[in-house]
Amino acid sequence: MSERSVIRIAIQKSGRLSSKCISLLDRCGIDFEIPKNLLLSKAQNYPIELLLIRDDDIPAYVADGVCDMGIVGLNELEEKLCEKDEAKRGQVEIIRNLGFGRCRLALALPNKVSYNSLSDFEGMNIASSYPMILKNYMKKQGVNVNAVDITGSVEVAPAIGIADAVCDLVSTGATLITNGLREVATVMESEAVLIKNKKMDENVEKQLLLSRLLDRIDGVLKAQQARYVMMNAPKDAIDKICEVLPGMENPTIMNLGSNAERVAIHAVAPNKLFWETMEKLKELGATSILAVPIEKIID
Ligand code: PRT
Ligand code: ZN
Repeated sequence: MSERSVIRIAIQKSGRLSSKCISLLDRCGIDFEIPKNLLLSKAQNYPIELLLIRDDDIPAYVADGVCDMGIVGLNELEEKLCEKDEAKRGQVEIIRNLGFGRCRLALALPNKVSYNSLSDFEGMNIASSYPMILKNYMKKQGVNVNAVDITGSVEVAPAIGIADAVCDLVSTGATLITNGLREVATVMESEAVLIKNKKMDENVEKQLLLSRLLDRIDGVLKAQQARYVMMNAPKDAIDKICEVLPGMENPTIMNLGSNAERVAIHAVAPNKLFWETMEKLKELGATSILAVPIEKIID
């Protein structure tokens, strides 16, 4: 493979997504050393280099082809590419939702202000770090607002009199509550996404590297949800047990020594296993129910 066939991936240098990105690559078996003051780090065992930058810059770096790929919040991608011309925006494709960094961009009002519908925002000044998304959303809803572009501490804007309302990222909702605000509408749901510059497809070597990397990422994402489930159960309950664990493919059924009535069932349950499901299995006569995390899955 030639020297140039290296995939360059942009990730957040330090912030909410950084450690999750590194952990994802680590679980994909890709080893990095991240020296403190360096922006670029080469993987030791895969032709990947990481560019560590602010999340605000990731969409443009990928759109411009400075990086082949990136991991960024969907909120940041939408906001930054709103400002870009159509051709640049068209260069970027979301290839995976990664399931971390989940949050929502929400509209919130001071507690004392009443709320009935979105039209209550008509004519308001709304503080946000996502003015483009806000404006586009409100325009589609037919409501005229003035987006006040603020970076950082958006939630204090109404209290200090620079806005009537806020449009900010929310995960637990604690920040809004602490600042006397209440969430009234969701503008968008967001999570970290893996993006690529479509030009990558023109380079066969990069395409192959990406396809191998995606297999690994898919393996990690699937394994994250899945559990290896083991239990002993009455033979005549096998069908009902399979119904309780939807998506469980081809369970392994083994005889249990001298007990002709009962069997051991082992299977991969692809979805999260809730306590309620474990309780239902118990009601069906299952005993010694074990649910074990899985590290990787390759189909
Ligand atoms: O320095 P750099 O520019 O790279 O980082 P940043 O400060 O712009 O971003 P950072 O690290 O705060 O967030 C990176 C990404 O994480 C965001 O773009 C989102 O996609 C995602 N994310 C997930 C969040 C949150 N949850 C979140 N809760 N980003 C920010 N918040 C903030 C929010 O702005 C508010 O101040 O957390 C506060 C609300 O949290 P709760 O739990 O009180 O509701
Ligand atoms: Zn940022």
